[in-house]
Amino acid sequence: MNPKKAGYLTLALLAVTHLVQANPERPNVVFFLVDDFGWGALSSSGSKFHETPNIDKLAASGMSFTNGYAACTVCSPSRAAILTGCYPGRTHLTDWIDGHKRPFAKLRVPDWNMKMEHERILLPEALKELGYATSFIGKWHLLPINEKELMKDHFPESHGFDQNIGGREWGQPKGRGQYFHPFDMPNVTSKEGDYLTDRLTDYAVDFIDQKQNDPFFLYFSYYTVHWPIEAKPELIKKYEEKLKAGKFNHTKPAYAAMVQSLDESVGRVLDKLKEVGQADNTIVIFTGDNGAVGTNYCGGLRGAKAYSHEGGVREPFFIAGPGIEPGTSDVPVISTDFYPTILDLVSAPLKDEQHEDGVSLKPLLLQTGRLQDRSLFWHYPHYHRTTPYGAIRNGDYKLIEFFEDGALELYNLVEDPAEETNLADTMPEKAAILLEELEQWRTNVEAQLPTPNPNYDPALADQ
Ligand SMILES: [Ca+2]
Repeated sequence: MNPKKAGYLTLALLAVTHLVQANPERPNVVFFLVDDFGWGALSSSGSKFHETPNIDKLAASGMSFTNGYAACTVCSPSRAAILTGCYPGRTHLTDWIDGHKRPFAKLRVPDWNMKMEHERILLPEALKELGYATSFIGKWHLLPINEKELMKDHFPESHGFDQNIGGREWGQPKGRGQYFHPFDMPNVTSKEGDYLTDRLTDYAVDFIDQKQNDPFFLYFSYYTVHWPIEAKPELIKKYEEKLKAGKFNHTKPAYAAMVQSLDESVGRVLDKLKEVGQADNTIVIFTGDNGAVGTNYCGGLRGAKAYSHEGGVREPFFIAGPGIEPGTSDVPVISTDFYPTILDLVSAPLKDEQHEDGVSLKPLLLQTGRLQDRSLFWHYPHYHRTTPYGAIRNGDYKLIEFFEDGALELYNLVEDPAEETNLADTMPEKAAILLEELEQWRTNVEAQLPTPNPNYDPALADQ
């Protein structure tokens, strides 16, 4: 071979090598996050009335965690926990933005954080570093609305997303009627009659179309099924007719219609992955940010959104993708685990100093091992439908501590999933061990506690 030709060959080989190094084979990631979605709202999780064939199929195609949890009983902290891999107790982003005011309650809530700090590398930023195209679609609810000048630095584009479709300060569409055009959301165009879930789905499938040759991260954070309960008239009619024809455990046609639109959206995204040949090269995750409003959507659990019991935090929690065989796992897992799990599944090094509270679920997903024993923690020093509380789950047991009076509730969640029998008095040693671990954890993460309220007025406490 002449020297010149050999030189070209070397250069070509170098170029190919460089190309492979710069664009390693990375599976795509699609993350479906549903708002206020109860554990029992899917056909596959017990609803006789709702119809969710696409989500059920997705659940059956991967690993379904039957003890999957949201990190908080309300929106913003759970969302931040997914993106940071840190507990709300650690980031001090402990309530929905901008929370309830209870000036005369027994306890004064701590001065909590209403934004994710830029010092933290978030999940989308970590994926961007790996060459992923990143898209945020839907509800954000992570803007510090009480610090107006800071708001512009905390939209999705400032936290690692290439695009923001629809994310703003709102925790829900603006008001009644706003699941329909006009939406008044960033980068969302619409026309008369457009339905929000469908319109956001248009952007999701467009993103997949555009980025099908790149590794991509689609974070589809639905506004649905948060209030206002509004659905397409033809679907409401369908469920009104269905309701006439039989007896069901759920009985709200408009809610069922919202759930069907959600399911159709998931189906359209999954169909698009198939169409562009990426279905077998995509990790798909489905979960919710907190329990449903109303215990009847929480699958027989106690409580619901904004309460301290299981209905507030137990969520659908499915992960499907390359190498993940269909199955179920009863290992307790939580929102903070998504970040390290995703990095691990795309063969990237973990960032332990970032996702400080999550662990990779890859050994469970690939059925190659188990997790180290650990406890899960919740910290909600705020008033909502509950009074301020902290909680710990270890193995079969969960302890809840209410901060107003130090009351303890201990449950065996395997024998008593509906939390009907408080064991705190009959198993005081177990309660004491868990309480000590909970207190130690709060010290370790520097969680903020409420303090006695000098303006406490029992007559006005609920205002
Ligand atoms: Ca929510």
